[in-house]
Amino acid sequence: MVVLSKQSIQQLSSNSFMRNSMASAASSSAAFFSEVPLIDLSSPDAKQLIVKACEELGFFKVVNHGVPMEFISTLESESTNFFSLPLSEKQKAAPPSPFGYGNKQIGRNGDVGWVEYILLNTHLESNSDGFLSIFGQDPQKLRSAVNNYISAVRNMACEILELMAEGLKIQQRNAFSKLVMDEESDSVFRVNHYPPCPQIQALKGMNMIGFGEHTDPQIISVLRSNNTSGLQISLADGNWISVPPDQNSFFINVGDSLQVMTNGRFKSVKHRVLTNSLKSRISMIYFGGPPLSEKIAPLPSLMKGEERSLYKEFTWFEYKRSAYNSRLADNRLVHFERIAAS
Ligand code: GA4
Repeated sequence: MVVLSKQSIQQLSSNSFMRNSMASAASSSAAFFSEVPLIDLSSPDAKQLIVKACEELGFFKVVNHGVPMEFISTLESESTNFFSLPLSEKQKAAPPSPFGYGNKQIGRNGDVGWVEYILLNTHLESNSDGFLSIFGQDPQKLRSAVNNYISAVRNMACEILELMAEGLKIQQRNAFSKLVMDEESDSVFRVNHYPPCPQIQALKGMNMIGFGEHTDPQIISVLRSNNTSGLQISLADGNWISVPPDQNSFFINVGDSLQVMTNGRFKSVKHRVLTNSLKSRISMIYFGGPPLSEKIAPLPSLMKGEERSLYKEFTWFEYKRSAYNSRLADNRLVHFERIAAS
């Protein structure tokens, strides 16, 4: 369990925040989902099971992932150290424009959450030194912890994307993975800290929104959290399901771009995080995105017979620009859908 100082919890407590997010307080009565599809990456039937999970839910859990536990725990403890710093220290890396430290404000269009976070470009050298140097007395330590973690998680994402391609019987095994492995790939890394939200005990049965509902714009997201609950995913029928935490596994989300590349066959999963009243939650998420100039369109080999693309043509740059101008809960793909028979 991550324990943070009372001070760091207070840094998030403000009356204006409480007013804003009371409106979005959500019922915490969602049942725990015992059936998150579980994929053993070393199993021969992994590819079929991954395809099924992506079609039905857009979400699954991965074990035997090959990411060294040491990389995970080092980065978690470095992150915990960072979030325990006084707010004035952390603010030296703020605002996240687009990369840096953020507190409560998410994106630039008025969304708020009971969360503080670090957003990084996965090309670490392009994050400003000013930003990195605030991580303790030894910035190299954090730099190498982040580098080790990202490169191991990127390799796992690549393996999963190749299993998806195989499972879909796409000849080019690297059809998806080459986009996140490209030197120009526009991938992002995020560490979120959700402090316990004790005020909520008064609300009996309601939980504050840590990170509001949204889909991820990229191709694939790889999430790992400590053992604190909070993550929920939305089912096709609109019901929210709580995902039991598992610090030894990774959770994979299909992103909007992968939904488009599969012409809607894979579902970009809507998800959110509710706060916990007792424990801190730390999550680390790698968002694998394509190069900015990449055209995002259904792969021709996936189109059967007369099947047409459900989407207008766009590049990742165009989609990202539109996404970053949207509110968190907006349906971002709707602007890129082709109207039937047009
Ligand atoms: C959701 C996925 C990633 O966390 C993120 C988020 C980004 C941000 O926090 O700045 C966005 C959000 C995310 C989608 C819509 C826009 C942009 C906040 C927001 C309101 C880093 C990303 O790439 O898109």
